[in-house]
Amino acid sequence: MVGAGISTPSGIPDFRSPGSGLYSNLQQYDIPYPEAIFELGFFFHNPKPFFTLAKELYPGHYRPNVTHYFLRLLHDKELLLRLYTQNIDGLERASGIPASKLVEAHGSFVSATCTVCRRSFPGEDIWADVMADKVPRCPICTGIVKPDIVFFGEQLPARFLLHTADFALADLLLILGTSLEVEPFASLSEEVQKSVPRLLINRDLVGPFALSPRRKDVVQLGDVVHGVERLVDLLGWTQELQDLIQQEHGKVQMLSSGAQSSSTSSVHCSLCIAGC
Ligand code: CNA
Repeated sequence: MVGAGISTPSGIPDFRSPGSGLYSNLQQYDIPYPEAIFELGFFFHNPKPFFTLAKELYPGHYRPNVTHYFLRLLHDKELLLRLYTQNIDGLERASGIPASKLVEAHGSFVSATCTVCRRSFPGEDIWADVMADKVPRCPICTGIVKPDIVFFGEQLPARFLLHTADFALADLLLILGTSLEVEPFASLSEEVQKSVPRLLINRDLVGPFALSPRRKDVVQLGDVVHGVERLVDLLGWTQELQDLIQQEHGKVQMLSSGAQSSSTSSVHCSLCIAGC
């Protein structure tokens, strides 16, 4: 289970970290209160703030970091049963984890739906409008086309129901970079059997780890990249992870050197985080 905290090392602010989180820095979005950005009522009144955030988070702007590649390595080793993410930044896919292994519980930008006639569109169809600060409109009925991000009160994607089978099968639950404050996602952490160890790697002690810890719970507090690197070291996978990151970087470099745009200036390095 992962949340916004695994993507802060890629340069994407989370919601709740004091000072750096989106909730502390919402002046640029011109919204009355933080949650408004994901409320349908406010969206129909003024969709621009959401699309300003969407433009920022659209795939391609940011790059996966060590944490995403660690999860990819778990997949490569056939140890990843499923990755449940609350993130909408698409960095799990960007790290090479196949969609079949993902439950993007709060949606993604991969697809979009007309809010009036409910036609579905591939996310890339509205990309140009979003990048040009235009509210995308349905070519058929002119309704606003909204990326398939789950707003407050909206149903979670049908794939979320996979949790009813997955959590009973798990023999280890990793919980990385989340405040465990958003339901129903947060309660998934209670669905593994009592005998199953749960490992939290996060800056703060959150959810059941603070309120009702279990005997087999393990907590590594602090920066998620540091915590993951420590775990990877204990597993003896450090070289393998570095090789994977180098290999994926090579692919991105080949793509960006072939591309005509100058967008590489906003690419973030997953090795040094800043841009080595
Ligand atoms: P949150 O409520 O903002 O909590 C983030 C948690 O991660 C907090 O406990 C932080 O202390 C912790 N954290 C942040 N950075 C680090 C770090 N470097 N190392 C260790 N811990 C860190 O975010 P949640 O995901 O729990 O909340 C769910 C919301 C946030 C979902 O609806 C998301 O859609 C939404 N969100 C997603 C993104 C994204 O896609 N990257 C960004 C911002 C918000």
